[in-house]
Amino acid sequence: MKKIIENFISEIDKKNSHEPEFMQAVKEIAETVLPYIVSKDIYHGKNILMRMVEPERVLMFRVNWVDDNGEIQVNRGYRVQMNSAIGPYKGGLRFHPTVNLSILKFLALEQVFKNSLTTLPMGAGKGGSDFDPKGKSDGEVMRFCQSFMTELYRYIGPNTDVPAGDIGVGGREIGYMFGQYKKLKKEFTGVLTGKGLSWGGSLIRPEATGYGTVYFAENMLNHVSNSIKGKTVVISGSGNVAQYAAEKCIQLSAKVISMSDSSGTIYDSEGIDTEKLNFIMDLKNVNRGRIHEYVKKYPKAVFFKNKTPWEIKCDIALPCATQNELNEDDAKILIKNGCICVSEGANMPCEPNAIKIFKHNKILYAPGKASNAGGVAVSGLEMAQNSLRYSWSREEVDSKLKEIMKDIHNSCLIHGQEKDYVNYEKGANIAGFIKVADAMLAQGVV
Ligand code: NDP
Ligand code: 2IT
Repeated sequence: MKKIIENFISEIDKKNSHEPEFMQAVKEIAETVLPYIVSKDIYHGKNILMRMVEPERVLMFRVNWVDDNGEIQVNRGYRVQMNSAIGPYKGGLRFHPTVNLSILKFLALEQVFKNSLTTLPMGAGKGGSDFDPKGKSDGEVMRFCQSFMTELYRYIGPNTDVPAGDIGVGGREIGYMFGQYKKLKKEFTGVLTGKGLSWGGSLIRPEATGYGTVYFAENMLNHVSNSIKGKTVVISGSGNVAQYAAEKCIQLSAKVISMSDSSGTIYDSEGIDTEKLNFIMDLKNVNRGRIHEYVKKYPKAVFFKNKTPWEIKCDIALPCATQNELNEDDAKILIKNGCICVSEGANMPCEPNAIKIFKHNKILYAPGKASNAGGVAVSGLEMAQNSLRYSWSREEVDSKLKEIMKDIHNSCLIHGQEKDYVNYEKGANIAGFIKVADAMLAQGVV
């Protein structure tokens, strides 16, 4: 089996060796999915995983825009249309200076498995730009978004490809892109998710990824007769996912003691309560400020410049910032400090050697494609509401989200249960694979 996996990786590596994040995601999937394929006649010998890791289509385009000084700026835009076997391409747009094809292909590949796990009919895609929204005026962000959509609109549509938010793309950016799409296409349609409530958005979409990550952690804990109540939690990031993960932890009576951004980490031993979290939400979403401003407002807290939260003693860790933000040493410290559960809010935040440490120590570890699927799941519910020209109540959407996270947990158990341990990574990969593979096989070699 080892040889089969090595051969597969080296075959994929021939064309993609210059894309480290993509290759990391391919390896992680191949290690658990290939043994399953080999054990099943219906999948074996059909190059099914080989087909899945190759994007159906990659679009790359120029995005010109004029900054506030009248200077012309040039950025690069992308959309990776990865897999449409079970529905229209679906996945977020990321605006961050580090964006490149390797990162977008890894995200799009993860999205294939994640969207399949949600049980909703969504294929997978991902896109974005190396545009950096930090420090830009509203007008600059608007002009960039309009220019980005002036190219992207040709390739997307409510039944073709439905983008949404990711790092650097929130309600503001979705609004500007939606406005431009509507103008160009002359139609009001559910082409993007994460829209505002008065123009086709769904209740609970902003909260969904963070809430879902915590619901997934609660499912894992309940499965071993434990719960999140009373636990101490550290969260990385302070953006959309981190904020609502913190909110749900507080609602479920856990104590959140740390959050972060790319400049460092705050530690509040007294706990971040609702009032303090509201301060962070205003700081980040309205004032677009930096996390260290928290300690000016709450001087009992401390700021660790350029540090991640993983050295802080906790029961539960929720990495909610970005890929590869938690390494092997971090994992060792978390274990030494008694951490019992890691639920990924971000995509691929834990490095492969960190995951090995978690598994070796048999702690509860959930990969993002399972634990952060709540965001895209509620995007799927937003699409359903748009098609119905109807909107469900907060309670209805939240209860559907809870149900979906529970179903994903169950799928992981079915395919990931080992002797005395649930391998959530294996469970998520195999369960996600089956639905997409079956659809691909049924649709022939296309
Ligand atoms: P936001 O842009 O709202 O927030 C991102 C947060 O992560 C910020 O606090 C940011 O800090 C921090 N961050 C970004 N890059 C780095 C870096 N290189 N090092 C340290 N910190 C960093 O994005 P989201 O909250 O939407 O996304 C966070 C993660 O969750 C991503 O991995 C995304 O792919 C994933 N995700 C998001 C979903 C969604 O619905 N939004 C759904 C599923 C997954 P700073 O402001 O300093 O850059
Ligand atoms: O990584 C992700 O799942 C997202 N950024 C959300 C995608 C979506 O279509 O809502």
